[in-house]
Order: sequence, then C-alpha cells, then structure tokens
Amino acid sequence: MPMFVDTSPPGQCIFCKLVAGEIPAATIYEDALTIAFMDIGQVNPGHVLVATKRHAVTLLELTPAECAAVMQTAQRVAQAAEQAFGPDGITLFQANGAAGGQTVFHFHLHMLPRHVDDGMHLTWPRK
Ligand code: DGP
Repeated sequence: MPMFVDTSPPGQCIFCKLVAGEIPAATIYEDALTIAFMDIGQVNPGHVLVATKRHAVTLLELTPAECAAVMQTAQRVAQAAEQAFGPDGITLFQANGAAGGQTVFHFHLHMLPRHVDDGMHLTWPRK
C-alpha cells in the first residue's frame, strides 16, 4: 500500500496546483502541453516527473498531441540527464490507476537516471 495517495478532484490535485504555480516546484522544463519537474521523493538523483499541464488521470485520457508532447519532453529531460549525470542507463516509468501503482492521479511519467552502483535494483519486469 503506498504511503500517500492524492485523491483530490480535477483542478485541485497536487500537480494542478503545481502547474498553476500555487505550490513550489523545481521545474526544469515546460511547454504548452507539458511540465517537467524534480520528483519530491527522488528515488535516485535526477528523478524527474513529466506531467501534462491539463488535468488528465491516465494515459488513456491523453490526446494524441499530449502523448507526443509528453514523450518529446521525456526525451529532452533524458538528454539533459545524460549530459548532467552520464548515467549508465535511464528508466521511464508511468503508472495508471491505483492498481497500476499510481498515487497522484494526474498524468505523469517518471524519468530515472540509473547507475549500476547506485544500490537501486531494478526488478521490474524481470527479476
Ligand atoms: P506515482 O506513484 O507514479 O503516481 O508518482 C507520484 C510521484 O509524485 C511520487 O514519486 C512523488 C511525487 N510527488 C508527490 N507529491 C509531490 C509534490 O508535491 N511535488 C513533487 N515535485 N512531487 C510530488
């Protein structure tokens, strides 16, 4: 069971407030459709979230333009991570619905720079 689950309605969720500038964020990139900011939990250094500016809960609700923009932003932040950290690898992770592991119900994608010696053992989807 996740430690924190945000069940706020559309427009009032944490990421809507973050997009509106009502709560602080370490924003590293934004465009008309997306925003990229540092994850407050930092699973590992450089952990970035790419979210839609519009409130959508899951991948299934995104427009084609939002789908394209999210992946383009993910590539931009991955390229920035590549330059900044020189990671051994990069993981993109995106959860849909509570059963899919989502805890903030506003669409976002995780970008995780990986180092083989960072102590983080990536077990999903393989052991
Ligand atoms: P997920 O469990 O896939 O829905 O990811 C939610 C992520 O959101 C989790 O890694 C922590 C992050 N998070 C939660 N609240 C905040 C916040 O207020 N600011 C930022 N920057 N990240 C947050």
